[in-house]
Amino acid sequence: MYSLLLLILSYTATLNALNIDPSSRESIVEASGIVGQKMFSFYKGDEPGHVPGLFEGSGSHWWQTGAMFGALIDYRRYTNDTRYDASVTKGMLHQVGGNNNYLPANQTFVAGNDDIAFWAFAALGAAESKFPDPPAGQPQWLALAQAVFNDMTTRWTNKCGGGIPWQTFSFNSGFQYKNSISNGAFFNIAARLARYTGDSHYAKWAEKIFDWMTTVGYITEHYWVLDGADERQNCKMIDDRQWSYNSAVMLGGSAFMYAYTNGSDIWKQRVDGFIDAASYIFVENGVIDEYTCWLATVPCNDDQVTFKGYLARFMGYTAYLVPHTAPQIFSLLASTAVAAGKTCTNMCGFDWRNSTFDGRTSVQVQLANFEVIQSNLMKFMPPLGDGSNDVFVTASSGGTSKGDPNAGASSKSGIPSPEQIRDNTTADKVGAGILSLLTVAAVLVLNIWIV
Ligand SMILES: *[C@@H]1O[C@H](CO)[C@@H](O)[C@H](O)[C@H]1NC(C)=O
Ligand SMILES: *[C@@H]1O[C@H](CO)[C@@H](O)[C@H](O)[C@H]1NC(C)=O
Ligand SMILES: *[C@@H]1O[C@H](CO)[C@@H](O)[C@H](O)[C@H]1NC(C)=O
Ligand SMILES: CC(=O)N[C@H]1CO[C@H](CO)[C@@H](O)[C@@H]1O
Repeated sequence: MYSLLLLILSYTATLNALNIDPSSRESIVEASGIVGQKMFSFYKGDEPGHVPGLFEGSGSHWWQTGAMFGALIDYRRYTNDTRYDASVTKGMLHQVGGNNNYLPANQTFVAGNDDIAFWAFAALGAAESKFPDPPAGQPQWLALAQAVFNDMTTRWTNKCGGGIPWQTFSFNSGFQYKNSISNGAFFNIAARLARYTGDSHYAKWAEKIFDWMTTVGYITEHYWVLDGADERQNCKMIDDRQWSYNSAVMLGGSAFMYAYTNGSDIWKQRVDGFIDAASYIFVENGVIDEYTCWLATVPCNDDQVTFKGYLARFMGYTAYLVPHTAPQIFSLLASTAVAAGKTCTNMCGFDWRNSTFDGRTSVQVQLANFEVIQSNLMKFMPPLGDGSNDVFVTASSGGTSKGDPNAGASSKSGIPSPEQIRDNTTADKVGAGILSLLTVAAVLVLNIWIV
């Protein structure tokens, strides 16, 4: 009898949607806990014989684990729940690479600037939220983000008047594509380093990247963020599709610049511009939606289904750092979380426009759901101005992460050139492995060009 009851209970628990009450912190914490657990159940990096910091299986890419760790660091920031601390630290440190700059040799053929940036976002989140510092002698969160930043500055070229390429290495396809996610993420990292350290060097880079993206036409006068262009046509033929993560990183970076400048008019205007544009483009009936997914003839891939999660993440950050935006943002995040919750059965779905599960069960889809649900927790955090209680501390308000302004491969001598890395990596591997990696890279490029 008892076990029958249990059976019925678990049956209903798997079939019922998650009914989220966005006005209740308890309800959101509970839903975040459930969906976070579903997401994390895909991760094998803690188990013997598996690599820390990697997802496995088709559709999984290196950057997505960096994105997940960023989300788990936010989960701790919002709840103080420490259950993922050890896994996050282990995975984050395993993937730093030989130069402590998130360019591990295994990922030589896939690590674009955008991919690396998602690991830097996680490292920045750790520094800003006082996530436990790694033991002395290990790479530190702030220094890791500075390493990524420094390396990116060395990838800036004059083609198209500026900007960094999508790829880090010239032998990878996509090296001639200068895109908004790579440059926008670079901008976001620069803005956050400016606010955390107070060093105007980072702020000057943030301004420079922003100005270039505007001049080249990737950011339009209406604050739409277009995907990017090929430098061989001098960045004139812009792929004008819009993806929510491009708006997300621009919005988030602008919010940090607003905070860094103590609320300047120009950054207020930009924050407002990106929110209004994103609310127009990526929202349907009050629910965040990756509309570009419905324009294509093939379903969005496992990268693209995560994008709207980062829009929610950076909207949550913005509502905190730029308080006048809070009512508009929290209202949107609330209605979206309610809609997302309705798609959850055993797993949560991707299409939040309908209150039904659409059958997409990947870890990436769970990540998007986790981000949008937990971003609602920001509204319960103590307000900005609480010093060491701030959601985003700085070096002068309680941050403890140790930095290294000279971190990264770029400033060290004896660091192999990209070509040497390629040759070494090639020598280490059998041809078949390389071929499959190149195929992955080619497929990625195809996905970008032909959705
Ligand atoms: C987390 O713990 C810190 C330190 O005890 C406390 O100041 C903060 O208010 C807590 N945050 C949440 C969201 O419970
Ligand atoms: C690189 O790949 C090897 C072989 O699979 C693995 O043992 C190692 O942990 C990987 N390193 C990273 C940083 O992923
Ligand atoms: C912001 O205000 C603080 C405190 O008054 C000041 O120290 C800092 O220089 C200001 N920052 C900027 C970029 O103006
Ligand atoms: C499966 C399903 O019902 N999909 C619908 C979800 O909602 C959108 C618009 O709101 C429809 O276009 C889909 O057909």
